[in-house]
Amino acid sequence: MRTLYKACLLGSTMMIGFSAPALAGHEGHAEHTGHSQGYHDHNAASSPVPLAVMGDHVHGKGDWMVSYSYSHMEMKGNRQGTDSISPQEIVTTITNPNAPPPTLRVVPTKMEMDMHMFGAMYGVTDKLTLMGMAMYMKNDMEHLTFQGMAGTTELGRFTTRSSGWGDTKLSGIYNVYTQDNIALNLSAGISAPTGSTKEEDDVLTPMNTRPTLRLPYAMQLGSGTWDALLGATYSGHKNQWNWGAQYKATIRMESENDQGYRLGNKHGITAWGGYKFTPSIGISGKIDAAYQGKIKGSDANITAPVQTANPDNYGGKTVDVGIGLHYTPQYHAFEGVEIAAEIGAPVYQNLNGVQMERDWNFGLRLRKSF
Ligand SMILES: [Cu+2]
Repeated sequence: MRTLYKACLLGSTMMIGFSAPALAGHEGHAEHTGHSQGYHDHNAASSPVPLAVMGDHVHGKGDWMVSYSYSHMEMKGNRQGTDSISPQEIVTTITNPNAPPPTLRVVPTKMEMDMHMFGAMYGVTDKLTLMGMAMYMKNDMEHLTFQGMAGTTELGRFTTRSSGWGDTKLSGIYNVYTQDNIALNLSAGISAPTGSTKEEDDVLTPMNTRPTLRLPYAMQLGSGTWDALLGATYSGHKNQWNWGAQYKATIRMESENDQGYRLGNKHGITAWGGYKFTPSIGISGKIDAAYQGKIKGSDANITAPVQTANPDNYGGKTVDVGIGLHYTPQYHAFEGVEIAAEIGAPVYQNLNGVQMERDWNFGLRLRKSF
């Protein structure tokens, strides 16, 4: 919670820092960004929309948008379904499917995930926009190892790490309906398996050895399968307000990847509202509901007596909330630029089997349309 407070403080300090010169400066360029081409152009892109909402808008023919987003997520502690479970309970009650030993011996205690996303959008026509995205990821997972085949004697702690490029996404967004201040956009795309599924690192075993092993599914960088990306977004705006709802799905198009498994399909719905206090400063609030299935199949190289090595301990239902601060500078030199910062936290988590629980997340997004 202390870190959450710090992130929040950092976010607001940054926004205030950025906004001060804008308030003092000339705001005369506000009307300049609202091109006469209609809602689908810069207007849509300058409304305060949460970071997780992607592919919600189209651009006018020949228009570009480039973006960089950073996101940080922390997970701490474990839960079984909706209830917290301690490391000691895990190693005495949860069976190890890769026996022996009969119960789990290693428990993840904390995970940090950092993601850098680079995106580009291009308006092929006024109705159709193409969107491409590449991401660089870094994962850290801390563990507690218990000694021997049974019992609750702690042997030691270790951290595994993985980093590299993740899967690469390409989508088309089509504006099926626009009237006055509302729009309905559909998107369809593919995710190419450019992320590694063979990341390894050193681990501390219950027998006090330190072999290098294939890391569990959660630490791998890509799905390993070609995936279909589908989405539908309804959005509207009136005066200083904007709102919307988006459905997004990731459907695995192959029954298994080269390692013998496939990740669960994902379905999510986000609803949001935004408000602009001035042409340059806005806020957004959102609620996300997400469902992901279990992993089907398994990687024969992932066998450690840890919950993350069991494909059944993946997926579940989660509900998250988040608030964002959005800054669109009103200087001519920064036309089409938006800077946004967001913090979020889960309000409901019902996880399959035993899993680490999400704690909070922070995101930053820089984008420019031209
Ligand atoms: Cu865009």
